[in-house]
Amino acid sequence: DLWWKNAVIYCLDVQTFADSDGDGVGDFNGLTERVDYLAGLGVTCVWLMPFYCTADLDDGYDISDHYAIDPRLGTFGDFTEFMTVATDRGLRVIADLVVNHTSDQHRWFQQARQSRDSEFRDFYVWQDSVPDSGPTGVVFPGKQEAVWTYDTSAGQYYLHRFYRHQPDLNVAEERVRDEIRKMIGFWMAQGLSGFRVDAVPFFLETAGIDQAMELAPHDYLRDLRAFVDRRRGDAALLGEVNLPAEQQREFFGDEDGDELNMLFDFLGMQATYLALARGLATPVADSLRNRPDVPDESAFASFLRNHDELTLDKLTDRERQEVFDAFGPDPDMQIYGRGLRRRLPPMFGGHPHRIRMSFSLMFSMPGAPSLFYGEEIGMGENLNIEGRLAVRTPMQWDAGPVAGFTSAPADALTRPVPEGDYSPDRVNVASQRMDETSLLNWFERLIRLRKELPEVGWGACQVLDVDDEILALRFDWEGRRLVTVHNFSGHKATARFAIEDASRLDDLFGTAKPAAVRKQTARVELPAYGYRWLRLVS
Ligand code: TEU
Repeated sequence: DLWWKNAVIYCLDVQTFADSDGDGVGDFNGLTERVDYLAGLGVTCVWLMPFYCTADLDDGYDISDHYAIDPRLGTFGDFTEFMTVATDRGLRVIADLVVNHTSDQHRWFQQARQSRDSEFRDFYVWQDSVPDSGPTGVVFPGKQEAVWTYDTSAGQYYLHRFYRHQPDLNVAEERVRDEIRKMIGFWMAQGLSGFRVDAVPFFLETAGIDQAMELAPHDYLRDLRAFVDRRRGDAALLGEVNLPAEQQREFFGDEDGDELNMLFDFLGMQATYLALARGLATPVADSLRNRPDVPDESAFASFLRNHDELTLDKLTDRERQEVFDAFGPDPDMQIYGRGLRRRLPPMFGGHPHRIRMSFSLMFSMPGAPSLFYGEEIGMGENLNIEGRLAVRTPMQWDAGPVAGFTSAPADALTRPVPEGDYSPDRVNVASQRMDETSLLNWFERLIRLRKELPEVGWGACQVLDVDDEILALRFDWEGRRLVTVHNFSGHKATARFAIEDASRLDDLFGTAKPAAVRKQTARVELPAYGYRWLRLVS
């Protein structure tokens, strides 16, 4: 019942997935019509990006009403229809929980800024002058000037770790914590299986807040998790925690894992790009060895891309430059001095083996894989779109000029589809359905395989000793024994590694003959960017 240990997560934004009413904006009815596509692909959990009422200056991450659905996306009834169909098809649904801040249009902030006597004043973080202690460093360099902004009608500065239109909530205020609990309870009552918790370290941070917090921030996270478990025993919290390895562990909680059920593996993701840029597996092997121990019932979520920039903030400057040089040399592809606003296939020049190897690798990382919509067909970005939004273009369903996303004309789209090699006529679901060798059909098989191999989520994972170009992982769980092998280099390579308890290795994801084990050594031949999933046979 610990479904998140082996979930296949699929992140999408209702706004860009499918438009049913021809206004150029995706909606819940459009999504509902595509639930069978998702179920057929085999994903097990849909992560919905924010669909709440919003001022829409940060693509929905600036919520103005947590209890209402953005009217462009549909009604509450439409949402419930979607939940009903998704549940019927066996899909779990989680949604973004954005509680570090609200939109400045939220009625709490609007009232708070009117007067110091407002009952909502303490919902936010105010100071008469910018304090010396307190958070420093903006999240969006170049787009955000400060973390404190003076509000003339409030007559004070308010804290905002993100854009100035996203005032931070005051986590030290008990009424704020109560409101957050209520929101969680409300959305779980609508059928959600949990949340992707936005910006967790920022949300828990108390620097800059004068008000004393009666409980430690991690006790608060523990309290939230206990609340979630009380309301719905099978719900999970998947946190966005992009921190160094030594700080990650704390967010899982105590030995039994009583805080976040899952953490995104930001470090493994960054190491993967460095490894791919170098053609050497060592950064990934090192990152796996440095991973904190995960409590039995918790898990990492692996990913290669998400809706934000591909952040490389945890690499050294030289390492980051290596990745920039390899995958995003044009300054227009880079953002905030730390990341790339690209999708994976164009970064790899569309190289089909490299693309498949990367996703095979991601699916073989200990933990649960998380996909970003369109990855299953190899969508590219549109750099003509501003900032991070370049990767958030409409889902490409068919070869038409609007990608089958809408019945509206192309100029009604809020975000234009990519042109050139990644335009809908080159990359779309309809044509890949017809082609047995397509990426889409390959993904279906990869997902089926991954679901049949729970040892990847549950098992003990060992990094085997092989040449630097190759990553070989062994998983052991309840008598099941699996080895995955990935070649990071653009030439043939042979993986030789010790196997003492098998006579051969059977290929589970391909047509290769079984690999022989002789003198307790396995020998696996790999083409350039080759990958193998191998079952140990005695
Ligand atoms: O992102 C928060 C966040 O911490 C990242 O932007 C981080 O700064 C980046 O990965 C570099 O480490 C979340 C959402 O994912 C993003 O879309 C929102 O804009 C942001 O919160 C504000 O809600």
